[in-house]
Amino acid sequence: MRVTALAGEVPAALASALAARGLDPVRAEALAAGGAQVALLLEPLADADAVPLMREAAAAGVDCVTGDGWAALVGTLARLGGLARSGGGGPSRIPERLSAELGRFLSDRQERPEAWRTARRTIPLERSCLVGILNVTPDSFSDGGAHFAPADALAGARAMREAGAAILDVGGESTRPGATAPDEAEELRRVVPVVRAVAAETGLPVSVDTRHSRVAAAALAAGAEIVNDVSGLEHDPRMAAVVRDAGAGVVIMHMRGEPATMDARATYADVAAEVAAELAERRDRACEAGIAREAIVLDPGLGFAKRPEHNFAVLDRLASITALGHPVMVGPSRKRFLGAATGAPVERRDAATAAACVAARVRGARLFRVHDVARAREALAVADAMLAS
Ligand code: HH2
Repeated sequence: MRVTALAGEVPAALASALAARGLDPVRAEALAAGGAQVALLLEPLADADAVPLMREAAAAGVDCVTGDGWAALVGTLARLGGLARSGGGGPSRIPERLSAELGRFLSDRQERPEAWRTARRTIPLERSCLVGILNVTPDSFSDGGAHFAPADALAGARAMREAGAAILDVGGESTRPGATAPDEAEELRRVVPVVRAVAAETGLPVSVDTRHSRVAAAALAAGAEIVNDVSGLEHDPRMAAVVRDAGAGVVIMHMRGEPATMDARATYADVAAEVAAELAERRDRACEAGIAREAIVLDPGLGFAKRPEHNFAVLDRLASITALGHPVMVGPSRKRFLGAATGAPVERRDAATAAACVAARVRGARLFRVHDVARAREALAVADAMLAS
């Protein structure tokens, strides 16, 4: 007899091993998916809920550890599903609201969003989706000034389309740490003509990178179909309604505070869990405002209110965010944390950017906001081929 390890973190490894040995492929996949181990944190947890939770978890075959105001559960998806179904009040059961929340989490986690709905189309996401950065700013940290003149912006857009960009992200405000914001009239003047020309000339979906609802509304009217808001719809109270009314796609990104002050807010006890929880709250507010679930992409906001070690931890634990059931975008391009790892200055960080994109792809990201589209695309083609296997 020979013992062979199956790649435990890849459910496809078990499914294909079983199918290769004659098990019905559908059954093999269901078995593999149900057998995947999942670890969950429940907090805050009321003291009164801890005892029934531990008892029911033990009965369901789920490991449970509790502490002051929290519980961690570790088990297969199938067993966690059984635990979620054990709610309903009786003396030995877990409280209804706990089982409902656990059930909602498990069903979101099952979502495998393969597409993104925007105001004008549905963008497929089975493969990596490259988002080319077009900063129409004089002061962006790596490409400031390069596309400031509208003709340069259009030439840059065409080149990125040739290189394989599937979306172009036009921004008129640098959000680098400590940047000062342009006034709204200036942002409108920078962004709107470029959005109009790029949307018309390239035919690609255009997103507008702005925190301001008036800029978003004007860009959407000029042909943009996605709003990329680095404040996660927090900065401008009218933003959610603008997105909803246009039926636009939206990127809800994680940040704390404002670009000018965010570095001081980079304090976390458990960065991946905190970023995921804060994103989930913003996602819930967006849905309550009437934005469709299929329109929402989540982004951990690499470099925003995060020190280098926070960015690496978030990348490694991206599963905390993909589990929320939305496509995930990352924007590592040329950022400081890559310089911290490689020692490379900002103008030589495109290889590190491609490596970070591949790491994020393996951890479940689908959209990659980059300056050097060709290089990231080549690296991601390898990751896509591996994941498609
Ligand atoms: N990063 C920047 C700007 N917008 N949007 C999303 N969704 N994700 C990001 O990580 C992200 C973003 C900052 O990078 P950049 O546009 O290159 O620089 P600047 O803000 O200086 O224009």
